[in-house]
Amino acid sequence: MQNIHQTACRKLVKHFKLYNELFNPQQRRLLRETTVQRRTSFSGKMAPRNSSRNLRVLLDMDGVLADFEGQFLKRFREKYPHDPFVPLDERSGFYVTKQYYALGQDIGTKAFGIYEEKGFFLDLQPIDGAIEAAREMAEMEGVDVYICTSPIKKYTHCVVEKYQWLDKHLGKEWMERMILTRDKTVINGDLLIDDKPNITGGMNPPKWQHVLFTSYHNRDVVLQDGQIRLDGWLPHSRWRDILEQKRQEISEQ
Ligand code: T3P
Ligand code: MG
Repeated sequence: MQNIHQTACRKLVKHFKLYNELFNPQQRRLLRETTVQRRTSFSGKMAPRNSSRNLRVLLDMDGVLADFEGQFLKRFREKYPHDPFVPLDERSGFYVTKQYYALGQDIGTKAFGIYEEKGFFLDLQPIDGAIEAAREMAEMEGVDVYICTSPIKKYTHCVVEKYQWLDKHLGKEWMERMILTRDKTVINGDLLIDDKPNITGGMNPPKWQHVLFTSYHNRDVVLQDGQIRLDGWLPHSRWRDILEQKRQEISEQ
């Protein structure tokens, strides 16, 4: 009986020592710094890594990576050259159709048809600098990048074309990062970079902080509590600073 106790005690002491080595504050800091070194030779000015877990960034697709608004206008004008339209610098409100319905019921219905057509989502042009920024972000040590996008309700072409778009512009390996959801609030992330000003759903508040990506339709929107703004990807974009600041925040938690 005594032997059993002695063996158990020895095991406990051994585990305690191991625990101490791994988890005393100084060792823990060293461990963190060595495990989150940069994967590539990125030349940005990110601070030394000191976070115990990766930063999770959710990247919206339409309006952030892919130019929904530009493509919509181009197609509408090609298809209905004699109808009134809304120039990009007169866009306001997230849903493009709402502004077109204000021009007439028939114009609204035509607008709806534009993005439900086959090929609409696949043919979207990348937003300037978006592909380069997404790649760079994904290469950053300590950062996990996901694509977080909502399909339209008439999903026939949209869902598959969103995958095809990602494959075409970023490559097959990005399929692993794809999150398709109609409710982004239930997705667990640290930052959601999204052009929709008001993102609501089942989780209130969501876990992520909303980085409002500037688009024609949201230029004049006043930021709500906790939101920050990102004015594009080029060339002096603040995106690296925003990530760095969030990383600091989570390392202090
Ligand atoms: P994303 O989550 O990638 O931003 O609403 C479904 C998708 O279509 C969603 O994609 C947003 C985009 N969308 C616009 O950006 N503007 C619109 O007016 C409409 C109807 C959809
Ligand atoms: Mg969007």
